[in-house]
Amino acid sequence: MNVSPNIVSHHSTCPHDCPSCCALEVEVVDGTSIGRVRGGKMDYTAGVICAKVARYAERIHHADRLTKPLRRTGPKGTGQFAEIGWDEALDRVAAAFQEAAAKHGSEAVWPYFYAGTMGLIQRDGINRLRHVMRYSGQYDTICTNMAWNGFIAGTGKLAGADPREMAQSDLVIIWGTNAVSTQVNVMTHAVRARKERGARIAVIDVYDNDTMKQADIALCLRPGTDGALACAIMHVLFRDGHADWAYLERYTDDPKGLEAHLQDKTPHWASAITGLPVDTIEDFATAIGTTERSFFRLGYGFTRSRNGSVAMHAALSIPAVTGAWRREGGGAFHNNGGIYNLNATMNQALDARDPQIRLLDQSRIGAILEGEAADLQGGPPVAAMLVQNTNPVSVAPEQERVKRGFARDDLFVCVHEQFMTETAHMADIVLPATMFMEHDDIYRGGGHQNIMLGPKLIDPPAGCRSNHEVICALAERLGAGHPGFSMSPRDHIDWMLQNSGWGTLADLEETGWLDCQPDFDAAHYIDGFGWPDGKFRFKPDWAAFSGVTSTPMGPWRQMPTFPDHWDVTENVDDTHPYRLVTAPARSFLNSTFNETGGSLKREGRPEVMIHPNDAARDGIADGDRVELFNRRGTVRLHARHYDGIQRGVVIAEGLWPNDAFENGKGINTLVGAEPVAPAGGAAFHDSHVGIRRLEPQSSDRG
Ligand SMILES: Nc1nc2c(c(=O)[nH]1)N[C@H]1C(S)=C(S)[C@@H](COP(=O)(O)OP(=O)(O)OC[C@H]3O[C@@H](n4cnc5c(=O)[nH]c(N)nc54)[C@H](O)[C@@H]3O)O[C@H]1N2
Ligand SMILES: Nc1nc2c(c(=O)[nH]1)N[C@H]1C(S)=C(S)[C@@H](COP(=O)(O)OP(=O)(O)OC[C@H]3O[C@@H](n4cnc5c(=O)[nH]c(N)nc54)[C@H](O)[C@@H]3O)O[C@H]1N2
Ligand code: SF4
Ligand SMILES: [Mo]
Repeated sequence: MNVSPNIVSHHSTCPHDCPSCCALEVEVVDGTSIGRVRGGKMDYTAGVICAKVARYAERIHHADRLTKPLRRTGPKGTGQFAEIGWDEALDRVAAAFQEAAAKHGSEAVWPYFYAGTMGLIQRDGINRLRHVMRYSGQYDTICTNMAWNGFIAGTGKLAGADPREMAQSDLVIIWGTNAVSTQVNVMTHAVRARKERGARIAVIDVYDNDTMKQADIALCLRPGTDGALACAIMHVLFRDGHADWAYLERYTDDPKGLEAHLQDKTPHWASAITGLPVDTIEDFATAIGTTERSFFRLGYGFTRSRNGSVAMHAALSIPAVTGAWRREGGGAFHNNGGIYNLNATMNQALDARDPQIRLLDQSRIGAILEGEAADLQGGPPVAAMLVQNTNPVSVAPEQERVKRGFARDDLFVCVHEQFMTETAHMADIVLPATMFMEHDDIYRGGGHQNIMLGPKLIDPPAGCRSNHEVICALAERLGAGHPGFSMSPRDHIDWMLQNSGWGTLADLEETGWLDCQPDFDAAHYIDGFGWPDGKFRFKPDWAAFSGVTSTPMGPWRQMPTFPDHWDVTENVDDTHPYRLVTAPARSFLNSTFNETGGSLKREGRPEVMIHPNDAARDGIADGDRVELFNRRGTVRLHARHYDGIQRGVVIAEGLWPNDAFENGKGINTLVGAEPVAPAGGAAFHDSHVGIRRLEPQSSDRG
């Protein structure tokens, strides 16, 4: 290997919105550039990272990176901008916020952000400005709501068996997550179990994706029917004597009620709903019932339907029936958000937060910007925004409404970004942002159990500033007073660690990560589940999850008492005979990496996968130019025949740039923004669509 002596490898952490939160080893070539990126030694990462981050030099040193503040000079969305200085840019943003607040009250300003970086300081510091300035709150619903609430509904806590224990399992059930693409390290540990113990890997998904291709047991069901599958599995477990009654009586709320409820939820019943053969369901249930160490690795994908929380809770109920929680390598895991208890008071100025201030639903951004009264909850219109770490004009549902909202002439928007995204394109002021190796931050693993450090390794391109710098500079101009504005990111990290009982920054710098795994009895709920009576709830108190905002969050009053198939999905009809799933692309991460050459090359072009028999019926040849439509809009892309899906289901992978589609209409044009019960969220994989063939275009790539 030809390694020049001035290349030094440094520890870092991947900042992207991915449960793996990988430890990285980054080659730093000189003060401003990087070489290769490899997986770090932290045991969950185990040296393995995804290809898109391994080629990070391609993104961080990309020619299209924003490096100068810009001011809009033409009509909104025409892309006419002129370079301006940082001081002028920040002055203009502060003035616009003051003007909006003077005219309509402080709630007319809506800072909007998400997890483009998962660093707690750079990501969440925007809330410090929000709370001190009494700007509108953001209710985070775009990603985790249905999954987390469904999990907590059962266990009472967002935590589970140590994710490394997958390697100790005899049956790893990967449910509704395309782990090979979206969190590669799940496969590291699952495959270890197969190699070392002869474990089987089961995958439950709606198409034969890269993860299912590695499965020993594959269940390819209809979208939104996981609750039915889970019920039939539990029916068989009770029927065949695989229910652990000693466990059930000690650890669960109403096992007899559940057994009675499942009486008619037979594999035949579930077969008609899921489209899975009866034998497949029977065999899988038997495998679960006869394997003490069965590990349920529950993902997000199967919760992105209108019945998503019910589906998560139903799947989670299975190990409570078998008592698999009692075994090492058994039980369930979704996310470790509940183990860290990091004190965010200083970073987010939680001490300044007024609970009376309205919370606006992140996923309803289209309706909110269009001024829908129910969404504004009696408050003023949104007149000014700062957007960091997210690209709503691409990623949010009801894209046509989002675009109309951002096009409003009476809305001021500042977007702080690394690239000229679809959202930045609609802005009045664009600010250039640093990338993770150019600033300090702290992270916590969703899919593992570590607090991680990501120190500044190189200088940013001249002109780029971090989120923290922008927030503090705006605070100064707006007269926002809080001690957090005069602290550096390193001060914040140190404060957070010390005030959470996790040591100091100096301690974390020594190792690069801190293992926070609770002991076996706590992680497996041997001491009792997270509810006051210590019992797992087969009968969740769904009402307790509703009411976060004053707007209703889906038909939560009709949620089933016990695990069930809750038929509230956007079902097919004569005009819309297909159910569309907008699954992730392996080489993109949400809308990130859809600007890098390596990722674009691997993904090809926007396509929709359709079963060959459906395609034949509708006269659609492989590669044809087609149009997907529903009442929300129309999207044009190319068809690909694929027999690894059930009939009546179509899959479109990836958040492609909107302008990779004809007319600039991205896939979220088709996705609805109705809140999902019980507490809101976006049903990205739950849209009905029709499909029609279009004449080929001369510009068609083959
Ligand atoms: N159709 C469909 N839509 C979906 C989904 C789906 O499955 N299907 N998934 C949904 C989910 S789960 C999520 S979480 C959302 C995510 O949607 P987004 O939050 O928009 O996703 P990202 O692409 O992770 O990040 C957005 C932006 O953050 C910027 N960024 C990264 N780091 C920094 C930084 O340090 N500072 C600043 N200022 N900017 C930074 C990146 O350049 C990027 O443009 O998308 C949702 N949309
Ligand atoms: N490469 C890559 N990695 C990513 C992302 C990305 O866009 N690309 N996004 C990141 C983000 S923000 C998140 S939140 C995570 C999410 O990661 P995951 O937990 O994997 O969730 P999803 O990406 O929504 O979807 C995963 C799978 O769910 C399947 N699915 C859809 N509907 C159903 C259903 O009804 N039942 C079942 N059983 N399966 C269904 C889809 O076909 C897909 O294969 O991944 C992160 N990692
Ligand atoms: S797998 Fe996820 S956390 Fe790991 S390097 Fe890739 S994007 Fe980052
Ligand atoms: Mo997400």
